[in-house]
Amino acid sequence: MARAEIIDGKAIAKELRRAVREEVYQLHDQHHLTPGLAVVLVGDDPASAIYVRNKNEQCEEAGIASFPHRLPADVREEELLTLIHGLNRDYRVNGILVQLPLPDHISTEKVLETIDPVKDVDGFHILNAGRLAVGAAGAMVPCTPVGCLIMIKRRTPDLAGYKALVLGRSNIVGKPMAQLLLAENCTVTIAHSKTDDLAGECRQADILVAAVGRPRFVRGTWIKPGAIVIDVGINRVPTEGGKNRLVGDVAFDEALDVAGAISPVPGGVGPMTVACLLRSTLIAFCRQHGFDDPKV
Ligand code: NAP
Ligand code: LUD
Repeated sequence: MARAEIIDGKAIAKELRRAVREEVYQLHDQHHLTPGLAVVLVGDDPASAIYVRNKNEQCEEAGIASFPHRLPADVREEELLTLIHGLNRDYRVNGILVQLPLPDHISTEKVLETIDPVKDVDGFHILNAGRLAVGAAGAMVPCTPVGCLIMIKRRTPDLAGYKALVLGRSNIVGKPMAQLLLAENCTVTIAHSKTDDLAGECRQADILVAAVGRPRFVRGTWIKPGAIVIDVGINRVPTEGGKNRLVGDVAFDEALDVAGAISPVPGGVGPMTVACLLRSTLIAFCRQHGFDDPKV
């Protein structure tokens, strides 16, 4: 088998950010309005701090105003909810994102349900999850699965009839990913920690999306020759030199010899997630002002 094509998430994300920026500038010329995104970070998890900084910086580069909010790890739930209520009312803020995970004493469910669904650029509010599940118009869709789908469709624009396997069933990645693939007319299987014969299930898949959070979990022998493999996993593993290295949920070197196409980690789904956040902010902005959905 020839070596797999590498799906360059970093490059596709760059194109997407440029397209968002053009649309933002056009809308600004026409209406003299600027989209805004509020990103809330609770606590000082170093990885979350990096992701949030990237989100704010890339917003500004795309002409979107960023409103960063940082709260201490021991903040009362009440105070976070009050902040969200304020952002819901703030007309400059079109998108609200509360970076996860939150400290244990705060109810993630309560926080996500407090965000106004039209400003829910993460698509984690139950109303948006429901809209996605029933195929209703106006759903805000989670950024990571949207990014994965864009990458898959770059390789294969028409997915009808393809067998897709989503490994992982979280509300933020696995379930919405499965919904999107189903909407593209794939035959979708969702696998998880209780799945029997995981390797056998994976081997059937023309499209394999891995979102388990376990380093190099999916082996080369699990992959159907020629399959499209999307690696969502972000795992930090120690190197011999005593530093940390980022690896995905797929044994990339093994997969390269079997898959038809594969997204790398880093440089795959991660940058796409952030680019899709800018896109979602633009969509939310357009909907709030009664403009047509953007063409990006
Ligand atoms: P999560 O909430 O921890 O869910 C993990 C899923 O994997 C669960 O459904 C779990 O099954 C399943 N799983 C765990 N161990 C398994 C095993 N041994 N066999 C089969 N299934 C197993 O994780 P998540 O939030 O979806 O994230 C998954 C990974 O993606 C993480 O590495 C995360 O850092 C990464 N991520 C990346 C991005 C990005 O933008 N690149 C965005 C979000 C997440 P059960 O349900 O049965 O427990
Ligand atoms: N919470 C996310 N928590 C974690 N990787 C991200 C992420 C970019 N509310 C909310 O942004 O969508 C979210 N909404 N998530 N994640 C994970 C998840 C959230 C993860 C990685 C990256 C966003 C990213 O840019 C780079 C890459 O894969 O190339 C590497 C960056 C590095 O750590 O070196």
